Amino acid sequence: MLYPIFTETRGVLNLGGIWEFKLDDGRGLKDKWFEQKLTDTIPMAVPASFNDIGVSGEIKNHVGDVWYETEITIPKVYKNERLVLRIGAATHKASVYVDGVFVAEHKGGFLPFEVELSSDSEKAKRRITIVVNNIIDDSTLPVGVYEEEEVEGIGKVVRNMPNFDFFNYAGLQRPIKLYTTPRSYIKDIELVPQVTTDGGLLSYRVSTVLESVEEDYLVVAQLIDEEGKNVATGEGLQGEMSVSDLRRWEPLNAYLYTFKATIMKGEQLIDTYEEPIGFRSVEVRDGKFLINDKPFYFKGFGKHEDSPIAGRGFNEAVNVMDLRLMKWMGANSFRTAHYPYSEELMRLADREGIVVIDETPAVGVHLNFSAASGGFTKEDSTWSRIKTFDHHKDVLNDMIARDKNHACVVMWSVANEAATEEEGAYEYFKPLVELTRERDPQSRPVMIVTFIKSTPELDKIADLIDVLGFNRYYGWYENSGELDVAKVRLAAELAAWEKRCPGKPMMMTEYGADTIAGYHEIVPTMFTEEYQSDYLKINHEVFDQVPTFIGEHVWNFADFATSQNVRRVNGNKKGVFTRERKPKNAAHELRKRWTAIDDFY
Ligand code: BDP
Repeated sequence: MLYPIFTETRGVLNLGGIWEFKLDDGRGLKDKWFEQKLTDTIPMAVPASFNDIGVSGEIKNHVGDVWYETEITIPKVYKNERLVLRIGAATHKASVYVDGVFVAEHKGGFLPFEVELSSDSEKAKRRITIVVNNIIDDSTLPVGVYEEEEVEGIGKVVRNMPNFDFFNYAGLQRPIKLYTTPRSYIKDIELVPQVTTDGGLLSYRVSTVLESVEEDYLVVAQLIDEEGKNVATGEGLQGEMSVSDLRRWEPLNAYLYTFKATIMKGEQLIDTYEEPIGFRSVEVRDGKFLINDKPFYFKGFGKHEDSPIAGRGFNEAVNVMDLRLMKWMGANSFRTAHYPYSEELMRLADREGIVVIDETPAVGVHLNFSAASGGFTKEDSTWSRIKTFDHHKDVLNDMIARDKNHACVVMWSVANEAATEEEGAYEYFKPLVELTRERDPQSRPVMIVTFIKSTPELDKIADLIDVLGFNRYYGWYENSGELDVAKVRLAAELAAWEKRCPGKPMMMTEYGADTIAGYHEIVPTMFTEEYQSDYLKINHEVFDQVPTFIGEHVWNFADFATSQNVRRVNGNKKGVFTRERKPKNAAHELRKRWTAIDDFY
């Protein structure tokens, strides 16, 4: 799926701005609100999460449908073009109507979808209505629990509890665009760059949709360097281009070529599209994670798309600052915990040379454990009860379709903290890991991130994956306040993993301690800045002893919003930065460590 850009043959209109907004009282679809202009609306920013900016508990905690509406005018210059409405993300389900007519629906809140609009109509003005539903249950990703209760004196109380530890922000959270292509157009581009001993080789595949017979058209491919020089040319829908004097894409030292595909009909330019591409190799070999044939050490974070006011809403200023802060610290990578991030951020990471582990929204896929409450039940039957499998396949397909060409993506994470210790996990994940490998043209490594109960004795999925990803909180949830004991326990667990999976690279995908900025104690005590720094230090002392250890991602980059529960004091405070991006002491300590560790070892 191609990201909408301007080219000589394509236009893009950003539909961001103020839309009409309204909560559904349960009658919206029944009463066909889409047929008329919405009434009794409030203004709503798009893109943004609606929750915080509505300034009412009713809006913040609404469960169910919300309605968005805007009117657009299609410029005359686009009259004969193919018009596509593209929604960057609608969390978690959406139905789209144009002038009251249903045109599309989509499930999954963190990936784009699009629909072609008819452009033959004389009507320049169109009314776009999008109904967005935020309910999460055992068939959605992420997973939640939906509950209704009759409470005396109140009536029906509806609860929609996340089975994960971040606020269930929703709405039209990413850019919405209207873009044009010619009637014959480039539909997709698949690129496989290879780094060879004396240069680079790019395999490409262009898919097109053509109005008349194929023979009339010629697809021309060009590879252009950063100075705008054409360095290789090809013809046809697929082929290979070799590049001499190759500039590689390196972590923190990105170099991006532009792959330009053009459809010609004789001398006539039909369509053209430009895709950035970085040349780098990725491979897991001999207990190491190799980028460009050199062992890479991941230094960085599990993140969230989260900031004050906009919630999970796309925020370009925050994205730029976050990657700058990461560079300031000597970090080189992050994981898109716990859902695919915006395409704009992925493009920025390509350009900044930040390495990304790309994760699906499969979080909370554990019916006997909730990261939100920390609670366990004794049952052991997630895999016979959960209904996420088909949707999990869809999000994997769509995530890879969207992100396959990104140089920054070096690994796929199929899920976070699923019930990988329960019977049935292997059977659930085997086809998903196979699908990931089959769909990724660049054959990147695959991981499934596990939690504390997925011990070396119980874990069912380690054999399926290339890299072991651990979320472990020794010294926080385990051995709280006892950093000396925590250190011994962590070392023992890692040693047991080395035994179970000899030679398999492992990394810490989450480790962290809740820390209230400004809390201090002479004796490091939980929730103080001193404790967070010491907690990280003992973890690092253990990591540094394990030969197959390939990286450390602290949980979390910044404090973030969660739902209300007894474990969270106005959100998760494991950030190394506050939610406003002010450093805690740990940021300075990590900076010292990371600037002293090379990206390659
Ligand atoms: C893990 C989850 C993450 C949580 C974190 C925590 O992967 O989403 O925020 O722990 O408890 O369970 O802080």
